[in-house]
Amino acid sequence: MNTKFRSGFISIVGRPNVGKSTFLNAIIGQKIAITSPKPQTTRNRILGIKTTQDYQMVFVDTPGIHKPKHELGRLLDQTAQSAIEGMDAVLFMVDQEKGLAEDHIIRLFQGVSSPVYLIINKVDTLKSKIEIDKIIISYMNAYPFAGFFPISAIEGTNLNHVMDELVKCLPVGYPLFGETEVTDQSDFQLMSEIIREKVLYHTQEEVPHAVAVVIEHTEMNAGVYEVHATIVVERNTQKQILIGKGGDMLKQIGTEARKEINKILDTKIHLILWVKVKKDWRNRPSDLKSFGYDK
Ligand code: GDP
Ligand code: K
Ligand code: MG
Repeated sequence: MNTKFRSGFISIVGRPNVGKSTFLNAIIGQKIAITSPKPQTTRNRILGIKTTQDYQMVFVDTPGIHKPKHELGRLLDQTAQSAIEGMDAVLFMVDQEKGLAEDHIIRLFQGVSSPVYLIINKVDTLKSKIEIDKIIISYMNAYPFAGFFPISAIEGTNLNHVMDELVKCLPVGYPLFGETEVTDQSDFQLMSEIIREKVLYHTQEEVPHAVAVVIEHTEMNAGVYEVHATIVVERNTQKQILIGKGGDMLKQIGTEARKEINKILDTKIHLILWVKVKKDWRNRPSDLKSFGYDK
């Protein structure tokens, strides 16, 4: 092994929907974190691991920082906050469309000793260069960021510059994960997340937030890998929406999820979906725990 091999941790924090998970997938080169136009898409801390000849960079993707209304929301904020401490570098991502610096978020970085970089995402939808300069200046005035990078996570613009800078932040050290590992999530977690992503794309308003997905069990049945999963919602009306007319909605979600799971896990599966109502699960610690949210 290269004696100058470097390894370390980089966290990605910022408001919901700025593109943190999209950025992570682009860097890793495959989908490990689900994304959607809806806030609270990312609920757990997810590790994304990038290994080359010279370094291993472990990214920590976090739920967005927001004002919590639920016990689940409070948990998400805690997860984001804990991802700022003890990192080799922190990426603070903002959406250029949203404009100027927000003091209450930048306050989170006071007293943080690791370098914090300002990442201005979605420059593919940029209106004018003057506007982005204004945004950068307002953020740089609000906090002594170690540097800034305008990027497009979707188009891959400038990601190489971000990576070149981050490598310099890593200390010399051994890899912590195997060279083929790209995430710390189990196959069960990946499967349930993909199903939840499809639900997010097909539902509106309160439904996306009320959903949890549990993989109940898997079995080999006549040579086919069967996956039994439950989509949990909080109300009967939500259950009806998810099932849809004649079961159409659930069928659509199941088909999309199955195709993507086949691709990502490189295994053909047969997906069996159920919908179950569990009143107020987002406020019940025991439910949060059994649905995988217990950081
Ligand atoms: P997160 O909540 O910060 O993890 O954000 P996501 O990665 O889930 O992305 C939120 C939305 O922004 C999704 O609809 C993405 O497709 C979109 N998005 C992410 N990056 C970009 C980008 O560089 N350009 C544009 N136009 N949209 C983006
Ligand atoms: K999102
Ligand atoms: Mg996310």
